[in-house]
Amino acid sequence: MNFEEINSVKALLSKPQKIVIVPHKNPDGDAIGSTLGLWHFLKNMGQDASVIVPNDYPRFLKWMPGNEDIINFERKNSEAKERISQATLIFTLDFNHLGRIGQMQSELESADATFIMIDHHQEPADYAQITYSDVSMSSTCEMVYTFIEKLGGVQAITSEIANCLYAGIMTDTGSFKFASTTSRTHRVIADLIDKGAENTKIHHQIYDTNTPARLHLLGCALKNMVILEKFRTAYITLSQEELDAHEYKKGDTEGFVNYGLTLDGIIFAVIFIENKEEGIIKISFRSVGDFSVNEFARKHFQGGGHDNAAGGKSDVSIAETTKFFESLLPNYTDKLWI
Ligand SMILES: [Mn+2]
Repeated sequence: MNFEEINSVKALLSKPQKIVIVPHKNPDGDAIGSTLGLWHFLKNMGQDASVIVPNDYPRFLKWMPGNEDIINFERKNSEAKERISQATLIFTLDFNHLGRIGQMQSELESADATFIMIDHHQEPADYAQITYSDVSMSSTCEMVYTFIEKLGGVQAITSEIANCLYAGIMTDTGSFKFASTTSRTHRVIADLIDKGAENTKIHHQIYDTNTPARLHLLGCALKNMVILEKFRTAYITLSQEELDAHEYKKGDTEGFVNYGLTLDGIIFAVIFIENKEEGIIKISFRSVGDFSVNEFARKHFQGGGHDNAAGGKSDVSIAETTKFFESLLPNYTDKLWI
């Protein structure tokens, strides 16, 4: 964000606005943390603001302060539509293409508001009047901190804001271990703790509130893991039947894909999850090092994301999808071969 853009944001926020803040569909910790963190900040400034999510999100994110005020577009459709149509300012957080918000896409496209994008994914679209895009950032939450800092508002970061932003940075960095974690990330985290982020409590609420059914589902996923040592690749499949048998709830498979990378020598991990309702296989890709899963997902699986973490989908069965996936690997021997 340059000086001019900061000044235009300051000018916008110096007047009363009707603000809507939107994260991507199937919001994760960074999406919920960043939208709620920004929401508290704007509300404390006296702005009329609301967070509208395209659909539901996992139980382990629902402790965040402000959660009760989030409007779910699927559940409170008319209220959400009204707020979007009346909005003068719309923030889109943790995504950069309006195709990432599902049913809400057409509402936002027809909205008569100024758009501000804050996001750290690659290849941003150009729908926003102000685009704050930085792919070097660990998380959108780190960007919201920086955004607030640029507005001269760091002193206005309350413990509510600190808790929300901490949660998003923690989840998007895999608890501060991914390559995107910088010394700057740790400085931001340190300041958030100083401002009241309850780090131990946040870790517990996100990572240590499993149900027995979820642990059994993890067991099933790990049993299904296929290890292709030759390609330094490991993948997991979960069918709809297996999900149903373990009382699957949204968010239950969060983090499963990363187990492949805990194997010595494995640098590419994938999970294929069947979704009968949507008629697709949802795919998550993770890598360590130079192998870009963003490129891989974009090229072969209608997706994208970051160099080391991306998503995609497939419209054929799990068996056909994994067969196709395995057939691609020999094309990447320069990156994957031992
Ligand atoms: Mn993110």
